[in-house]
Amino acid sequence: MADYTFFTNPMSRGQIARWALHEVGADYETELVEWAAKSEAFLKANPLGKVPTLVHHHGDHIHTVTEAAAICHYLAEMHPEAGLLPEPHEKAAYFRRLFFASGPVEQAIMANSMGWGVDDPQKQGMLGFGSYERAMDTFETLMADRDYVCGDRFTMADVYVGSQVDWGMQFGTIPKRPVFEAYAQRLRERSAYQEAKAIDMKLVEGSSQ
Ligand SMILES: N[C@@H](CCC(=O)N[C@@H](CS)C(=O)NCC(=O)O)C(=O)O
Repeated sequence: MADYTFFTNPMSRGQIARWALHEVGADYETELVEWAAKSEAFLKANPLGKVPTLVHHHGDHIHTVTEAAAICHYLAEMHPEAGLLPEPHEKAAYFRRLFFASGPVEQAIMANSMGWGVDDPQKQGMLGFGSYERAMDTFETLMADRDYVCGDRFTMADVYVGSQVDWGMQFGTIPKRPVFEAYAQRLRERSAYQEAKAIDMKLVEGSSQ
């Protein structure tokens, strides 16, 4: 049995986790999830029925991790030899941007896509992302002075933060700005990114035939 069972669908946020699996060179097997026919094993692992869901067969223990950002960081922790964990002096930048991307950015993107939002500044004060515009401007500011989340070195946070940028610009949910475009381009050159994308693209093509 492989070390990890990876529940995914190729046209989903599962692409983020697959990239992370390839960055650390993990031994994993893929369980494809069909939206209309979710297996018992999948729903047992994640009752929310969402992908990515990762099951780690770890010696005598079985650990389940959900949430793409958590899966990325978990894999970096389980594979320290990959060198993708933040050094102590990088932790503030790493966690700030990882959580900013998986919290306010994710919520802002979704709210904007659904046409939700409030103009009243008092009500914006209650929203964790403020407004879509404020969240995007802040995101740009957080990435403007660096090549990667932690500065000049790629870490696991870039898999998640970079996926938000890459995927968001592709689907028009994140504005195309030079800072975001240059960052996404750097990430697309990584071999693990290319390997993982190739697998998902092949699966997407196969399912549409
Ligand atoms: N907060 C989760 C969201 C995961 C999510 O929404 N996944 C979607 C695909 S992108 C899904 O599984 N949808 C299937 C469904 O809800 O039935 C994460 O970041 O991993």
